[in-house]
Amino acid sequence: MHQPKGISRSLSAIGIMAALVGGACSSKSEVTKGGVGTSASLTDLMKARNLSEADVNAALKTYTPTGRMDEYLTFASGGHGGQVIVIGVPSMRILKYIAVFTPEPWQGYGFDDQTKAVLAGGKRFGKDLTWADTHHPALSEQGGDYDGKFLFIGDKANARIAVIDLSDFETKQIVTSELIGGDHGAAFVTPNTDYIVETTQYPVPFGSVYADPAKEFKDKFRGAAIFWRFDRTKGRIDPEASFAVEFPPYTQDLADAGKLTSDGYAFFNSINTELTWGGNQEGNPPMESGYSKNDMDYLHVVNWRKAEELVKAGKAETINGMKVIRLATAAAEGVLTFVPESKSPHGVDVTPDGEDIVVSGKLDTHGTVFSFAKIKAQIDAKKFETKDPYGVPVLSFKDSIRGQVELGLGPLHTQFDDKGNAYTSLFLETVVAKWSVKDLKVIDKMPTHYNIGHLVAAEGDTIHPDGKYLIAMNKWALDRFNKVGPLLPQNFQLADITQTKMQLLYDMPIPLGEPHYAQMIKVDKLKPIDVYTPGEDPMTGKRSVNAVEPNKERVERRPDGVHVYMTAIRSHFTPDIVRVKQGDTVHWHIDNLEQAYDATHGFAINSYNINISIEPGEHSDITFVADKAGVFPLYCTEFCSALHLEMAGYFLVEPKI
Ligand code: K7E
Ligand code: CUA
Repeated sequence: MHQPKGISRSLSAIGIMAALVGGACSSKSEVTKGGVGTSASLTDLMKARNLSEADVNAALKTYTPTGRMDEYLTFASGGHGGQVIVIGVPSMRILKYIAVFTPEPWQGYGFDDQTKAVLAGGKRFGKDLTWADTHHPALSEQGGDYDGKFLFIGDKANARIAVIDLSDFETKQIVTSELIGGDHGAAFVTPNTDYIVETTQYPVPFGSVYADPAKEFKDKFRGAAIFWRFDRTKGRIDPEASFAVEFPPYTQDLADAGKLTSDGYAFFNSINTELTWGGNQEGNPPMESGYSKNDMDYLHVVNWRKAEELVKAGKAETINGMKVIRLATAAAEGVLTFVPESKSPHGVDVTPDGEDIVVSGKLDTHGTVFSFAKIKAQIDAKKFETKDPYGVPVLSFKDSIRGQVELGLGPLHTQFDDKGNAYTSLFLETVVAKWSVKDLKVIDKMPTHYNIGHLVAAEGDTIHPDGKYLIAMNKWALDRFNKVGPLLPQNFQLADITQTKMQLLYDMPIPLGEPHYAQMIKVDKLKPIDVYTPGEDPMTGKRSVNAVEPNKERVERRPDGVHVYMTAIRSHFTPDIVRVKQGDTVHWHIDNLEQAYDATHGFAINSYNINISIEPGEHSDITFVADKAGVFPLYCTEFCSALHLEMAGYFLVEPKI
């Protein structure tokens, strides 16, 4: 693996070029022909492409020659696409879209029985959902560090959480709770991935039952934090062992889990202590001004270990299939405490040492640094300033903070490096502000293009951030790319953060959906498989009972329908003619017999909307009713071999008489 070490050195572009060209180019190279004239020809190149020394310096830090690999992988939300984008860093090459919440044809996701079942896990009130508003991916952690095993991501619109197994980069599970009507503080993991946290944004009455907010907002509408229990050995969320903590309808926003000293706690912002619910044609102010009336909102501090104990002690109530610690219990038992925070904040981020909690003001120019030790001391001493209307104890703001840092306009989210620095995105000022966590002083600002939302630093949410690289995830692209009509891509901007001053390296358009957040992991932590073991069902990780062995291909008629046992290997399907009768239920079992890396076959049947991807060793099942009589070509959809076009056959449906 190539590890670019050079980025910490500040060499002039020409210096680097001379070093590289002098040391690396063979006599075949055009540029070395001139000998000492080398830099002249590179200078010509720079002139021709109108590149400055700074441009070339940036290029050399990202350019990744053919065959070289990246040092980090970034897992970014695919926004409305409901997918996850895997991006190499520093090259910023897109390596994969992982299908998560929405059907995805290339991966055959949502077409075979296995992945249909995964998607069905995310149905709400029996309804199929074919889009998602993916926001926050979270890598699994052990001891507060990414372990490279799993990835989770939340769907804000539909309150869903997905589990992706990083052994094959495939989505294995989607869960949803009809308790809540959407989420935003999701997904965030506790330091050993015991729980995946999902918090509501817009409150609804539990179960989305009808109530009129004009009369019942305060009494019936509720927020909640769901703590989804993760079973690491099974690689799945266990809904039975999960629980929720009821919140007032304060419109909770982002969340983060405590770590090290603050392990066992989780922190949630809220933006609506005003209890605004809309009604701008019913005599109320527009939502956004209603939301911003009070000077303070509440940082929710949840003692989730305590909550876990209460659930075990039977102090939770089951609502919509979820064990819920009711608000009164949470307040009385010390599970939920409030700390005033500047109004309408957005990001809440726990520092790598777990000692401080950084809350960004959005409408405030400050980042507020809360001290966990100070918060905990007040909770332990039951030193409360007041109670909110729901009986939740409220601490003193002044006694809970370590200080505030004057950041600039519109602070949103914060990441950390290995040198004690924090990086906060400033949406309105459209910069990244680098500041010292210890001194609460801004060190540098880097303009972004434009209107940065989240930002992600290498291993930036762990107890051991790497520094090195940061990606600004910008909402607006404006003049950065060629025009493509009124809908523009988002702009990911890569920066080198090894020096005191941040250096912008590269712009990458993201034309899929609006990604919100991403996490960046060192590649040596990831150990994905190359092929499945023969007959493996990727959802169980085991050999399927329907796995098809070579020479045992067959078509069997049984009481439940026709079972087709088919194999695929370069360059044929066996059997290549399949005959059924109109009205038959067809159970198609298909195995890719290949064990060669990258020897994927596709399988498609015309007109029946059947299209799957079968990776080497993979077993797949498809169930459908052959209701349309006729002749339907079937063929392989991956250009797998020189005789790929010949990898075909017919599905024959004999008409009913
Ligand atoms: Cu877009 Cu994290 Cu959903 Cu901020 S959130 S930008
Ligand atoms: Cu198999 Cu193309």
